[in-house]
Amino acid sequence: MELLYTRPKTLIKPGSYYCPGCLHALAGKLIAEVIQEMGVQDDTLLIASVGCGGMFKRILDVDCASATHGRAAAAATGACRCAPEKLVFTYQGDGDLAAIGLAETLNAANRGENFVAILINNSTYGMTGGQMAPTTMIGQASTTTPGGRQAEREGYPMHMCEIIDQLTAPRFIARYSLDKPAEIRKAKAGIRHAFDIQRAHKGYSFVELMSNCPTNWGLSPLQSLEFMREKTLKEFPLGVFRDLEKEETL
Ligand SMILES: Cc1ncc(C[n+]2csc(CCOP(=O)(O)OP(=O)(O)O)c2C)c(N)n1
Ligand code: SF4
Ligand SMILES: [Mg+2]
Repeated sequence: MELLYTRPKTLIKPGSYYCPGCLHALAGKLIAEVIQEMGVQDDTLLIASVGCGGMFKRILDVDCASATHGRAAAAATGACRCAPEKLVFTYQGDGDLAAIGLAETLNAANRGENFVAILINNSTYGMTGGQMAPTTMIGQASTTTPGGRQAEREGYPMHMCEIIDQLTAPRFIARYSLDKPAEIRKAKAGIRHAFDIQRAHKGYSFVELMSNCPTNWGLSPLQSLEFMREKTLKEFPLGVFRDLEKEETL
């Protein structure tokens, strides 16, 4: 019988620590597949964050340094400078990267540090119970904005790809969604492209993956995918914002 698919060897058993239907699990599997396909398991250093994304370090079988909340970009800066032979990447939630870690994120991107930042945007603080994140949309309810986010009171949602696209140094900036197979395939190709840029020592890449949080959104996994299509993907347009690799080969 032809073997069509196996679990990547880069994932530790028993597997997911996430809630049922949480797309963190899918994001982690894509990254694990890319690392296996590149044959770099022993050369990879994950800079883990705090939040549900922090659980990724429990399932990905690579070397890992765990940063405190928001400090992943600073830790990754040290890691990629001290160990330039390593594939260094961060895996961060929107609270971790865009709130407490915003300064580190922007300054590392501005310096063009040689690591990949992967942002999992579920428009909430998942792990701590669904508080408002910088990415929470206007009108979206959270435990800290039970009547919905109001621009006059809490400001507007922050679009990290668009903000990082204002900087000169980053080489690759893209936003993908994990809600359906065609987009998932694009997301995997984008992660691979970013990792290839890092391995070639060409600098900073930013990959945002649109995700969900069925538990704190108060929705079933299927309803959460509908919510993404009706709400979050309209607020956060998908696409490649910058790819200097392509521009150089034109
Ligand atoms: C210095 C510090 N402040 C606050 C916290 C509490 N905390 C833990 S995770 C988190 C936010 C998680 O949200 P996000 O980064 O979006 O990840 P998600 O769980 O949604 O994947 C917060 C505020 C902490 N651990 N350390
Ligand atoms: S709380 Fe939300 S983000 Fe965290 S594992 Fe559960 S569904 Fe995923
Ligand atoms: Mg989040």
